[in-house]
Amino acid sequence: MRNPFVAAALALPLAMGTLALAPLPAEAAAHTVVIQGHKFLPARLSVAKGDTITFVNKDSAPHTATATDGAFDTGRLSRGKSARVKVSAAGTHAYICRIHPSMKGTVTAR
Ligand SMILES: [Cu+2]
Repeated sequence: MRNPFVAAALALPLAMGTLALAPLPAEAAAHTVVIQGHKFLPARLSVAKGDTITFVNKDSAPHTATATDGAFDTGRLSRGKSARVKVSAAGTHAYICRIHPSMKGTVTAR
């Protein structure tokens, strides 16, 4: 004869284990890149496909974050402005500021 208490005690960790192993629903993460001192901080960012990145310009000069492969483009951001982009394509996306092309960054999406 099975003891219902023991059965429940065994079932609970089993259920919790099942929950822990179940794949999480795909939820896009939100990342932030600060533009300051004519630099992208961080200059290298790893994200998952579908994540968003908010670029915040803390410089007095205007900047853009423009992927050279066309994956994303914030457009011109004046001082204090920000723009959120979505990274839809997997791969390594190099980006620059169109106004100051020596400013470089990389987003790698898995
Ligand atoms: Cu710039």
